[in-house]
This record gives sequence, C-alpha cells and structure tokens, in this order.
Amino acid sequence: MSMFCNQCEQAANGTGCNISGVCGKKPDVAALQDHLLYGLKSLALYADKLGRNAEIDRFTIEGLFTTVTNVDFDAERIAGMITRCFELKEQAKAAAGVTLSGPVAEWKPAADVAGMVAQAEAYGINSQHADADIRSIIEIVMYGLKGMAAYMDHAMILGRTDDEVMAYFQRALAATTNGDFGLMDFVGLAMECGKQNLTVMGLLNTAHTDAYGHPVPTPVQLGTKEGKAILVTGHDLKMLEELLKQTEGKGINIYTHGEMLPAHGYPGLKKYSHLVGNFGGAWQDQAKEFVNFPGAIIFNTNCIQKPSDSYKDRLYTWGLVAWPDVMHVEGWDFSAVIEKALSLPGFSENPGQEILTGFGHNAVLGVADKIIAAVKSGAIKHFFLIGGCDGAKSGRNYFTEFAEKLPSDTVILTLACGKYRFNKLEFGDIGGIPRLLDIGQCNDAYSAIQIAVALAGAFECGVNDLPLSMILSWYEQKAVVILLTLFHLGIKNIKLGPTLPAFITPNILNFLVENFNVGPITTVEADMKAILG
Ligand code: FSO
Ligand code: SF4
Repeated sequence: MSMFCNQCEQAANGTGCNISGVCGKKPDVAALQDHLLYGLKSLALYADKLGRNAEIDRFTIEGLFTTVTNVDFDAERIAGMITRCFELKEQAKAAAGVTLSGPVAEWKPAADVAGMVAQAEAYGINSQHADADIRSIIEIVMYGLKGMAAYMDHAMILGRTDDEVMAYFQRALAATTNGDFGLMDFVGLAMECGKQNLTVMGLLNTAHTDAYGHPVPTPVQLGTKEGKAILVTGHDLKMLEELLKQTEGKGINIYTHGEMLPAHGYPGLKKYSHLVGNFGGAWQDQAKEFVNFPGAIIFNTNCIQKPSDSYKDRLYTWGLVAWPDVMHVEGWDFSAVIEKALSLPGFSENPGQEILTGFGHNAVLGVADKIIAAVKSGAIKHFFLIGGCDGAKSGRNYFTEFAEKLPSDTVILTLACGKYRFNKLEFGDIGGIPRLLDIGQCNDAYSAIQIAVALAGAFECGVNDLPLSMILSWYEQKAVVILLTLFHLGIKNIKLGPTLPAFITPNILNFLVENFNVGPITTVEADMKAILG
C-alpha cells in the first residue's frame, strides 16, 4: 500500500513521503486523513450554504487540526471522525434544503476502516487537480486552513469563535473542489487565509490574556524540584490550567515541555506554586528526554512522535492528539494521570539554569520608550525575529549559529519551538533590555506583529522599513498559515529555512519571490552580511 504526503518540512527526499511517513504516519492513517479532508470538503459544500452551525463549525475545526502533522496517528479515531463527518453532512444537507451533485457532494464513506482506506485512493493530493501549480496553491490553502484550525481550536476551547472566520473556513474548503476556479482565484483564497488567521491569532491572544492576564517577564527554572512530577507538552493553556487546579496540594510538581514553556509568563498560571519549571527541549528530542522523566507525561497537541516502550506506560494524550495504544484522557478529568504520577518516583532536588520568557507585546511595548531611545542612540542597531518550528534536520544548526554570531548591538525576538536552538545561550542585555526576548508560542506571532506595528508607528515608517529582519524556521502547517499572515500584512524579505516546502512549485515560488521577496536561508555569513552590510 502506498501513500503520498508532502505537507511538512520532513517530506521524504524533499518531495513527499510515499512508503511511510518520516513522522511515523503509516499509509492507512495517511489514507484516512486524506479521506477525512475529502469528507470535510463535502460537508463544507453544504455548510457554506447553511450558514453558521456551532456543531458543524466545531467539527470542521477539529477535523482539520486532526490532520496536522504529528497530531493523530490513530486509525480508529480518524475513522470515527469520518463517520461523524458524514452524519453532519447529511444533517447540513437536510437543514440547507438543497441537494448538490458531483462526486464531492455525493461522498459517502464505507462502513468499515478498510473500506474507507480503499476509497481514499481517489482522495489524495495528486488527484486534486491536473495542473501542478493549481495543485500547489490548493495545498497552500489547505495547509493554511489546517494551521488556522489549530489556533481556532485553542480559541474555541476558551469559548471564542468568529462568524466571519468560520464562514471563510467553509467557503474555502468548498472552493478547493470548484472546477471553475483558476490559479489567481486560489491565490486570492490563500491571501485571504492569511487575513483570517490574523483575526484568529488575535482572538486566541485575547482569549489567553482575558483568562490568564498579559504575560510578564518570568525566569523559568530548567532544573528539578524534589517531588512527584507531571510533564505537560503541546500548546493548550486551558488544559494546563485544569491540571494545575486538579493537582493543587497533592505534592505533584508540574513541568512544561516544548511549546508549553511560555505558560510560565501568564499571571493566571504562574500563580500556581507547583508549576515549577521546564523540562527538555523541542519536540524532536522527546524520545531521548522523556525516558529520563520520572513522572507522568501528557500531550495536549502536537508534536507527538512514536513513543518508546521505556515511557509509553506513563504517557497520555488529550484532546485531538492520539497514538494507538497510548492512554487517552477524554474530557477534563485528569485523575488517571495524577494517580500515575503519584505511583512514580518523581525528582530529587537539582536546581539548574534559569531562562526568561513572557515578553508578549504588552510587556515589550511597556518599555517601548526605552527601546525607541536605544534605537535612536544607536545602542540597538537591528532587531531579528528568529523563530518558528524546530525539527530534526541538521541544517537547523543555522539558527543557533545565526543567533550566536549576531553583533552585540542587535536584539533577538523569538517564538515557537525553534527558540530551543538558542534559548539557553547567554546574550546579555542592552541598557537593561535583554538581547533575547521570548515572545511565546507560535500563535504569539500575533504579539510579534503587534510589536513590529507599534515600532513602525513610533518611527513613522512601514514595517518593511524598520531595522527588523525575519529569519523563520518552519516545520508544519501552523508555520504555513503564519507565513500567509505575514504576506497578507505585506511583510517582505523573509528568510525561510531549513528548506523550502516540497509543495511549492517553481512558478508559485517565483510568484512569492516577486511579490514578497521571500527566500531560502543560505549561509549564516552571507545572510547576515546581506542584512547588516
Ligand atoms: Fe513546534 Fe510542533 Fe508550535 Fe508546531 S511543537 S512544531 S509550528 O507544532 O506549533 O512550534
Ligand atoms: Fe511525511 Fe510530513 Fe506528511 Fe509525515 S506529515 S507523512 S513526515 S510529509
């Protein structure tokens, strides 16, 4: 059985995974994900006619996020979603009072997993359009939708939604099946995705700050504290909050991992004294690090990798993330995880290095006058946004080296898990302003945008005219949608690495280069010289 998936930076041979996913995705799961996406498009044809329906919209978001890289590897769960997708489509069809024709509208899944997998032969990327450039831009739209769905999911968990955004999700999904759409129609749809994602990231930012306050600069302990332990990895702050509440007074210390690190900066989360530190680095190091964690471990979103037997019996998933045979927590009751942590040895006291997080736009703009004065006096010559996703490729050392070699009159803004390439290094400060400012998670790209826009306002120039360069690392589909948002804002000259996406054809790349001057990273020396002169 073969497969084809090229949605992430790990795409085999730089073209696509066709035997098995480098991420661990097997052909049956790849087929079921293709099938679920096809079902979501079928549902969208009717949902687009029907207008807002909370259940359908929620399902669409969960369905899309399920197919993001390193989220759901469980064939049975995905098959269950396909069945549910069909039920919702039938409901939407009845409620909308229309019957559409054509293969997508008439989609009906088989009753069993094997049948669903067999049907998916016709649902893969390569059967989407005969024209390679149109296929490429459809992929950009789909990956943008997946990334945006991830952020919308977190916002919805915190009770937020947005009618215009949800209308776009359904309209765009439906449009990807429209045979009358030409290349520029899809380009328009992709650019609109960037615009809608700015709304979604803003929605999530407000949801986070309303619930937990604005992040404040906070030292985070990388050592360990005596006591039982639970490690939380992923991105969801609400899940962390619930776990903190349920573990209060139980003698269990909570550690963050990966993209949960910025949680320490939120007043509403840091108030829990048993949120004690951060353990380990970025997602791709989980197998070698989790084995050394003597407590329970829980994933609330990507990026999960195949767990080894050495920690599988103390590993849990929650929400949309799943791996076959790994214990899954449904809902908000974490007692199984707590029991497991209490049965394990936990850590002894071993203090370590401290790193800083919590430089969201509120904190950074709170010292804007200092920053502006430092730029005007020449103490700060240039800002670099070095962020994005981390990954396994050796070429990602570029980002470490780039940060290390920057002159001491430059400031580094960072976000997402790519920061682990350099966030334990000592950068010092410029007149009390730390040279490394951790803005937060990948969705906090919103905060980075707010900072850039405010600086541009202060200097009475455009964002592209600021002494600010963006050196971004990408891995999965959230990075795709963030790039679309930056394009929507007209931000130019982004350097992207470690490689360009496999799903971008030369013609689409030319379009992006001509319009946004986006380019691949080359060597640290050459790129730095080109920027700083
Ligand atoms: Fe990283 Fe994974 Fe946050 Fe991604 S943990 S790679 S872009 O999920 O979302 O940065
Ligand atoms: Fe390959 Fe990435 Fe697709 Fe996994 S998600 S199958 S690694 S392209």
